Amino acid sequence: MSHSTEQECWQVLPENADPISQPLVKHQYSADPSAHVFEGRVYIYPSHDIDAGIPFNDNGDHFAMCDYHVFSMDEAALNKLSSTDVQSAVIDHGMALHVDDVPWAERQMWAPDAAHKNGTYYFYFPARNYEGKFQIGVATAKTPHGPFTAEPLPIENSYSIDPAVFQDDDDYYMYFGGLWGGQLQEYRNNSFDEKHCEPAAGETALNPIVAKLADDMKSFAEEPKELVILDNNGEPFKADDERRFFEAAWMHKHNGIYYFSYSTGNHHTICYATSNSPYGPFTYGGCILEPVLGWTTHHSICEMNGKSFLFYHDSTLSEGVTHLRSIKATPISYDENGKIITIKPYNV
Ligand code: FUB
Repeated sequence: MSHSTEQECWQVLPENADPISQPLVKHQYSADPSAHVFEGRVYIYPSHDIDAGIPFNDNGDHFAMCDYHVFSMDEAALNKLSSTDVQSAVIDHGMALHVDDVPWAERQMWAPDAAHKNGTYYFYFPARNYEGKFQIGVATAKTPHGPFTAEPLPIENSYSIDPAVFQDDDDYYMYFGGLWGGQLQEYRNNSFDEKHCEPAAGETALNPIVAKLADDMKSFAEEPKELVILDNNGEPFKADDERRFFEAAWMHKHNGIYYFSYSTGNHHTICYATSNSPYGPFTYGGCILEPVLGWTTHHSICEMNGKSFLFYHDSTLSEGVTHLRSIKATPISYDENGKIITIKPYNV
C-alpha cells in the first residue's frame, strides 16, 4: 500500500475536472468502502481516516486509523450519488469498534468488511499486532451497524490486510492480502519470513489469498491458498505487469460468473478477473475504475434490486491528501458479454 512517491500520481486533478460522485460523508474522512445490502438498506463498512501527524513512508504508517464507523443509506439515496447533498441521505451509526477494544491489535485499523449469518453480523478487520504484523480479526453484533464485540484473538492462520468476505449460497469465503505495508510479499505458502520480498520485474507476481470460513465464521475451514489470476494468454501475471494484484480484494457474482476485483496499487486502477469458481483460476477482464485523486484506490461492488454500484474512494475532499479520503459510489454496468464498462471518476 502507500508509498513515499505517492505525490507523483494524481497530485493535481486536470483543470475543470468534475468528480462524477460526491462524498457520501463529509463530517469525517473515510475510505475502503465495503458495501452490502442488509435488512433492505445498503450498509457501508469503511476505514475511518485520520491525520495522526505521521510522515509518509513506504510502510503506510501514515494510515494510522484507530476505529471504525458504519454508515447506511436506503435505495432512494442511490439515485442521488452525484448530488451535493447526498450526505443528508446517509446515516452515521457511530463508532462500531475501537482498537482499544481489540486485545490483540495495536494499531492501523485498515480496510474492513462484514457478513451476515443466522442473525449475527460478523465484522472483519485487519490491524497490526504488538509484533508489528498484520492479522485479521473478527467482531460480532446482532445488528448490521454494531457496535461490535471483538474476539480476543485474531483469526488463526490469517495474515496481511484487506479481508473481503463473499457469501455464495451457504458458503462464505475470505479473500485477503496486500503488498508493501500490507506485508503479503513476506509470505510464501502461509509462512512469514522477512527475507521474502516482492518478486522482481519479470518474475511471476504474487496472488491474493482465499480461505473458506468455518461454520463459526470466526476461523478458516481450510489452509489459505493462492487465488490464481491469469492473463488473456493463460499465463500468470508478471510482477511488472500493470494488471497484477496489489490489494483491495473484492468478490461478487453476476449472472452466474464470479468477478474478483482488486487494486493494482502503484498503477492506481481497479481491475477485475472472472472465473466459474470462487477459487479460480481467474482470467483478467479489464479495468473497472481509472485512477482517482490520491495514491490508493479501493472499492466494493454491491447490487440492490437489480442495479449494480461501485463504492470507492478518492481524496478530493482533502484536496489530494492521500491518507484523508472520502467514500463515494456510482452505478456500474456490463456489456452484452459480461465485461464491466470502465468508469472515469472525473468528467474533464
Ligand atoms: O486504508 C488503508 C489501506 O489503504 C487499505 O487497507 C488499502 O487497501 C488502501 O486503500
